[in-house]
Amino acid sequence: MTVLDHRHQTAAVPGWQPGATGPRTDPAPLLPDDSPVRVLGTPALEKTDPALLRELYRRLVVGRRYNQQATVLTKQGRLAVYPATTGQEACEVAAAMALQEQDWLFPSYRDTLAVVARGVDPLEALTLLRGNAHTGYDPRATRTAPLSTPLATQAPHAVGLAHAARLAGDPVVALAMLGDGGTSEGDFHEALNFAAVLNAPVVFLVQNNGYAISVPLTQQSAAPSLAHKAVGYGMPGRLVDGNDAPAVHAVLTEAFERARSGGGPTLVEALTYRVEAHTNADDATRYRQDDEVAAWREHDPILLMERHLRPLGILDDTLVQEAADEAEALAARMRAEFHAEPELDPMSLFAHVYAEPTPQLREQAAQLAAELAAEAEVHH
Ligand SMILES: Cc1ncc(C[n+]2csc(CCOP(=O)(O)OP(=O)(O)O)c2C)c(N)n1
Repeated sequence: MTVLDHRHQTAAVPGWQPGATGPRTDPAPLLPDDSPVRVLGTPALEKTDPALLRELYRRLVVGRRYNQQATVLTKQGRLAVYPATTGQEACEVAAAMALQEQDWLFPSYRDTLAVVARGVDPLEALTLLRGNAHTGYDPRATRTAPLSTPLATQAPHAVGLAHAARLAGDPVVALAMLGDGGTSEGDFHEALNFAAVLNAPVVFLVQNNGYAISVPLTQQSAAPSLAHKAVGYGMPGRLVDGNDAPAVHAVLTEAFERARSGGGPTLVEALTYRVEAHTNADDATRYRQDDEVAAWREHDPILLMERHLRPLGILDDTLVQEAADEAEALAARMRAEFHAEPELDPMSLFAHVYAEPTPQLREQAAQLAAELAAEAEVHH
């Protein structure tokens, strides 16, 4: 069967006539754009609100510094792990900024910057990655779900929330953020299928950063683009330059508007690149070449903004300095907070798990206590 052949459809389909072979929905408008939307360097940029462009720039610069400082904190043992979005800041910042206050964000583990752009305190957003027992922030306060470590599990959650909001008559849109590797998960399929069938006000943003740890996109998917996957579910697919912050903002704003007005879900693929390793626990030189990284550094989201906003007079030395100062102040706050943190008690790992600890947990607790005591003896 092709997408054009719906002979098996029943009369439940509006407008369907027995024997009709036409498509239920014309697939043409569902197909991704031929070329990724470009706003930077085109007349469209001049039509974008300068205040929005400046805010995007400021957040990109502060976000870049946040990524650098968090990575350094992993090397100092202050954070257990940090999946940096260096090079991907445009997606992170623009996506969160395109949401409205009443909307919900469902992030993956890499999307700390988007969580911060939603209004979560930048230090609190890192609580989970410190190895602390708590998630950190209150999801309800900023309508931001916890960072999801299992791939794509946040996508069906986003659909469920969006569908429930629609049933309740609330003008709420949900945004699920995923990586290219996440599109191979069953949860991704189920989420997109449900979203389209229920016409849920949800948008899926796939940051295609080229790799799922060491697996390149060519070994991840044979689809012409990840945005093409939308067609099979019956929703529009959009392909956007993910390093072009105003373009990401424009495409998502359009998708959110469609969802909010009852037009259903959209799948957006943003082409970007993970400039750093997968996390501090990964050595990216083992599976990719330096010249590939160098080429993407030339297409850096902050560089793009500087190149295009300077000639328009939207970006000047004052804003550059203000953004740099704000970034340094945040980095200093992160260092002060994370270095001052008192040592956590490893034994607290076993607290609040069960009202009555299981024999296995009691055994493990005793083992850990013995190891800690032995270690304390060595250091004495
Ligand atoms: C369900 C599940 N399977 C496997 C993993 C292990 N894992 C962690 S990150 C990752 C790669 C994900 O790549 P991608 O979705 O492209 O996101 P990126 O890390 O590039 O942002 C994998 C396989 C996981 N976290 N969850």
